[in-house]
Amino acid sequence: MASEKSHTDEQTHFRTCNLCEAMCGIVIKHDGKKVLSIKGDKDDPFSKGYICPKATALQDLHEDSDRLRHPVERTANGWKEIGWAEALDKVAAGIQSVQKKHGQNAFGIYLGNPNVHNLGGMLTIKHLLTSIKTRSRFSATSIDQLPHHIVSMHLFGHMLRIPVPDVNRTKYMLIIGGNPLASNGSIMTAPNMRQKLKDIKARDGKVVVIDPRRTETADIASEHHFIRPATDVLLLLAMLNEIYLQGYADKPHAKNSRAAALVPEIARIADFAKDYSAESVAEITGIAAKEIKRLVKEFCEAESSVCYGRMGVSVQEFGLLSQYLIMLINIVTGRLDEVGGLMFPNPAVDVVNNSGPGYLGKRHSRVSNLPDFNGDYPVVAMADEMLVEGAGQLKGFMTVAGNPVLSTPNGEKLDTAFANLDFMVAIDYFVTETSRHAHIILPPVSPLERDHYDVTFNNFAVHNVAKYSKALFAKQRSAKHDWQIYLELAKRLDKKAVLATKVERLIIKVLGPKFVLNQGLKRGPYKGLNLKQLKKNPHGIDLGSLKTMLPQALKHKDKQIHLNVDFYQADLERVQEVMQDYDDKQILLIGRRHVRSNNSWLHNSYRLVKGKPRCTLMLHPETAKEYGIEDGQNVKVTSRVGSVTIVAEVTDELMPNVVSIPHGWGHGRKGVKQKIAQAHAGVSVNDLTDDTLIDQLSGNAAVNGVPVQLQAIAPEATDLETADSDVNFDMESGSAA
Ligand SMILES: Nc1nc2c(c(=O)[nH]1)N[C@H]1C(S)=C(S)[C@@H](COP(=O)(O)OP(=O)(O)OC[C@H]3O[C@@H](n4cnc5c(=O)[nH]c(N)nc54)[C@H](O)[C@@H]3O)O[C@H]1N2
Ligand SMILES: Nc1nc2c(c(=O)[nH]1)N[C@H]1C(S)=C(S)[C@@H](COP(=O)(O)OP(=O)(O)OC[C@H]3O[C@@H](n4cnc5c(=O)[nH]c(N)nc54)[C@H](O)[C@@H]3O)O[C@H]1N2
Ligand code: SF4
Ligand SMILES: [Mo]
Repeated sequence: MASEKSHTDEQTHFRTCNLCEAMCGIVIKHDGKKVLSIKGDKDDPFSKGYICPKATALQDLHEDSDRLRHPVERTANGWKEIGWAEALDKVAAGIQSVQKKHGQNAFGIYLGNPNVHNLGGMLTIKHLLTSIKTRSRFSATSIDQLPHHIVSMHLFGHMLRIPVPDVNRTKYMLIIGGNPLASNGSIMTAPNMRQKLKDIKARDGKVVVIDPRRTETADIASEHHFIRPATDVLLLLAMLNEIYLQGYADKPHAKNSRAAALVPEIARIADFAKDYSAESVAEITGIAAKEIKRLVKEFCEAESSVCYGRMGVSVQEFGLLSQYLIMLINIVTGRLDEVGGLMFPNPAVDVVNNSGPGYLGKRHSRVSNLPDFNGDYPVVAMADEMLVEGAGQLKGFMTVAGNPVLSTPNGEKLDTAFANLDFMVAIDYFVTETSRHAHIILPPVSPLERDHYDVTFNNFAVHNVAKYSKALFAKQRSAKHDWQIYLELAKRLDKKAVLATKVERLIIKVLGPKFVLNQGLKRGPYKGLNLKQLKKNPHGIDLGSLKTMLPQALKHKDKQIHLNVDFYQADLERVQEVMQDYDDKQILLIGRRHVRSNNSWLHNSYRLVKGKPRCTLMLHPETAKEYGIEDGQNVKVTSRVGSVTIVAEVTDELMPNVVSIPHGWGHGRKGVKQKIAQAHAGVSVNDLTDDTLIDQLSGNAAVNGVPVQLQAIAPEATDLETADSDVNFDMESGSAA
């Protein structure tokens, strides 16, 4: 009887997982109140049944008893639940008080990564920003994809007009500093990259990975080359030079390509890298000259090919120049806007035509004089803006879906800075390393309680699709969506808004963000596509393979590609300077991702953290030997800004003199309220990364290639230091049992 009943109660819900960029279709079995299972949706035309282990964390997050269901206020006696009206009033008053006392820009805001994975958030965040009216804005972009935006803004006329690898059809994929087998792809929305890369090889193609670590992706690639961190710029310069030296830029398919014909400055590229021969960069990069030449030959001779670079090249000292060079390589070899090359997606909601093109350096940060991008200052500038006294000092702050104490450089400094603010508020699910400093935390509903359409990542999808998912569970009446929190604050802060804005806010309040989405779909490039149609197709709609989009994709008025050669050429001087006294013995720190982590969160899901601790220091056996470090031994890692003690994992996955620590750990800080994460705390690599180590051209943080020192900690010292009174310590062997 019982099983029959549960059978009839079982219902099926289809949606898109919003946790990372891959947009996998999932099937959720549930009984109306509880999730029973989460699996891949075989009928999703985009992901075809693929999911990663994180999908099940949607259930864990939904059920997590540490997840806040009500606003909380920090009091002398700990956190106290308060009602929404009181919380919102207090937040508005707190913001206004700071701004009245210290000026409009004395209140700052940081937007974290999950914002762009949130339909309502994406479509309404402007109302929060325009009502706070501060120029002190920061976001995770400047420790991430900022270089992609700047290159696209310069070349194609819009920061979001970013071409992606046509992985489904390419015959040759060169991956530099990306590990899609762990990350599931980035600035390349492409579920099941394992299969996609295998398919490239199966059609007689090739996958080549350039990475200081032999990653999961490198393991299944045709070929992997170690590269010394942050020297990619040299490899790319040499490759560009070789393309010309070997005559490939003059081949008809390259010279007469649709893209090349649109580049007035193309002749200048022939000289751009002339000072960088394969021989001259071989020693520093660690890649032999003959290998560089062969890579170029194979890349150019393949029937189709694409060069793709991600976090490893973006978030280092020459991130912007490197991404520029990657784009140049694709252009001069005739790979841009061609099948199997780098192509422009054509999303159903046209984000490019619904947003500004972006700008760089309209203003500069007060203390570190770093350029803003599209109104955001670099995250590395954030702590100084709070700590350094003077006119314009930040006295109040809001974080929205972000945890910068763990996710941005010199986290300890930011930790101190947040602790000293007059007023802080966080919009977040949890009491995190960051939100624990807030006076009030406003928690939104869980992802399963909201509608979803991926406004952001369809713009980077390797196949055009559209899919709308309704909320699985109705939210509690008293609970609020992120977008409702924004509108409520806007109402309180922006009483003098013009009528049109007030009307717009009222419409969204009543009809919800799905109304805005529907407008976007109707105005989009696919005739007849609207919300009603998407609702009829719960697995999603296939809108076809990527198509050639030039010249209409270009947003410059003259419909040309603007290379801005002078801007980038000037940065070559910096390359010369840094490379002059290059110390190839210096230990350099890089990051890494694991398929069961997601930046600094989801560590409160037991399924995702169980097993062997993952927050380890990876290092090569030779390096370990040199420093007297054994596998499993504690090591003190020190940088200019701080030190952490972490257990060593000796492995030849890494090249010598390079060490790797994953980011997003370090949940042991006092006051965090995430029990499972705290029990699997790890250390924060961003207590080592340096807020002064940046890509000066863009202001992007450089978290890859950070100079560090290593010191083995004697096992005795480790055990004595950490031995609890209840640990049985064996004086003779010097080890704890
Ligand atoms: N050393 C090093 N540092 C890095 C990186 C690296 O590779 N190495 N990677 C960088 C990158 S690429 C990124 S994107 C950043 C990410 O860093 P951040 O953007 O700061 O974000 P997360 O650490 O992911 O923290 C997200 C927070 O948002 C909350 N949250 C999740 N979903 C929602 C939601 O829907 N609404 C609200 N209001 N809150 C939500 C979570 O509880 C969590 O506290 O980290 C960067 N930091
Ligand atoms: N499981 C999981 N998935 C995620 C995330 C997560 O935290 N966990 N985060 C999401 C986010 S916000 C993003 S932005 C994406 C990032 O997506 P990816 O960029 O694919 O992610 P990473 O794994 O950081 O890959 C960067 C690679 O660059 C290498 N690398 C480091 N330094 C250098 C260098 O100097 N040169 C070269 N050539 N390589 C270098 C690293 O070894 C690593 O393999 O992943 C997203 N997906
Ligand atoms: S790959 Fe990304 S989108 Fe797909 S199931 Fe995993 S977390 Fe979700
Ligand atoms: Mo990211």
